[in-house]
Amino acid sequence: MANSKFEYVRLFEQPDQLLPNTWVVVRIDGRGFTKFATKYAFEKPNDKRALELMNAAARAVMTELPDITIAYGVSDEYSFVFHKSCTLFERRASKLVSTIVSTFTGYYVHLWSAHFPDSPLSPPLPSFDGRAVCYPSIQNLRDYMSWRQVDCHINNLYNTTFWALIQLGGMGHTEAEQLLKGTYAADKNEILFSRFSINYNNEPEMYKKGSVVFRDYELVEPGTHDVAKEVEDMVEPVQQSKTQHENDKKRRAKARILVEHLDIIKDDFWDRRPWLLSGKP
Ligand code: DGT
Ligand code: MG
Ligand code: MG
Ligand code: MG
Ligand code: MG
Repeated sequence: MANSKFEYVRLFEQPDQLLPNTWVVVRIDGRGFTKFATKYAFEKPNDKRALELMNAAARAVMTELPDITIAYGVSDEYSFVFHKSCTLFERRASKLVSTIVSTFTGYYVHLWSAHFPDSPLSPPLPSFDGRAVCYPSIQNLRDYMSWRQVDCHINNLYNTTFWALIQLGGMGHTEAEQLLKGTYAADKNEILFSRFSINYNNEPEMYKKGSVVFRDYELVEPGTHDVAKEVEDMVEPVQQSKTQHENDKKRRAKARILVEHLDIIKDDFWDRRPWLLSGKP
C-alpha cells in the first residue's frame, strides 16, 4: 500500500481508549422522547408496548455483542455493561458507543411494527444519544446500577401518583403537581391507596423495577461448562489460549438471554448469578 501525500490527516485523529481493566457502561437515551411519546400516543405514565420494544432492541444488541455482560433499561434509556476484561475495538469509546447506539436504533426501528402494528413510523425517526463511563470497581458498577434502579423507582412512584390524580381523580396538571410537592414516598403510597385503592406494590414489576437483560448459563446444555478446568485456572492462572477464548465466546453466544424485572440493588441478584461479575466474562 503506497503512502499518499494525504495520509498525514490520520494524525488529526484523537485517541479515545477507555481505561483498561475497568467496567465500561454505555448508556443510551432516546432523543426528544417526550415529543416522540406524544406523537405515538404512548400510554401514561408507562406504555407496555414502548417498554417491551426497548427491551427487545436491547436483547438484540446483547445477542450481537457477546462482550456485553448485563444491561439495564428504564423509560427511554438503556445501560450496557462491558466486562472489565473486554478488548472490543481496543476499548475505543467512540467505536463502542456508536456501535451500541446504531445497533440499538436499527433494531428499535426494525422491531417497531411488531410492537406498534397500528402506528407506522414516520419521520422524524427515533434516535438515541450515547456515552461511555468507566467504573473501576465492582462496588462502583453496582452503585451505578443501583442509581439507575432507584431513579426508576422514584420516577415511577411519582408518575403513577401524578397520572392517577389526573386520569382517575380528574385533577389538572398544575393541581396534581402542587399536591405532590414535598411529599415523601409514604405520602404517595397513601394517596394511591386511600383515594384510588391502588396498592403500589401490585403495580407491574417492569414499571417498578425496570428491566435487566443478562445471559443465563444455568440452562446451557450440560458438558459445555467445564468446572474442573475453571478451578484449575483459578489455582494457576494462565494466559487464555486462543481456543479457550473462542470457546468462551461461543458459550456466551449460545447462552439464553433473559429479560427480567428484578431487584439489582440487593446482593441476592448478583449472589445467585456469580458469572455476571466474575473475573471471567
Ligand atoms: P432528551 O433525552 O434530553 O433528548 O429529552 P427527552 O424528551 O427524551 O427526555 P428524557 O430522556 O429525560 O425523558 C424521557 C421522556 O420519555 C419522558 O418525557 C417520558 C417519555 N417516556 C418514556 N417512556 C414512556 C412511556 O412508557 N410512556 C410515556 N407516556 N412516556 C414515556
Ligand atoms: Mg436526557
Ligand atoms: Mg430522552
Ligand atoms: Mg431518558
Ligand atoms: Mg469499517
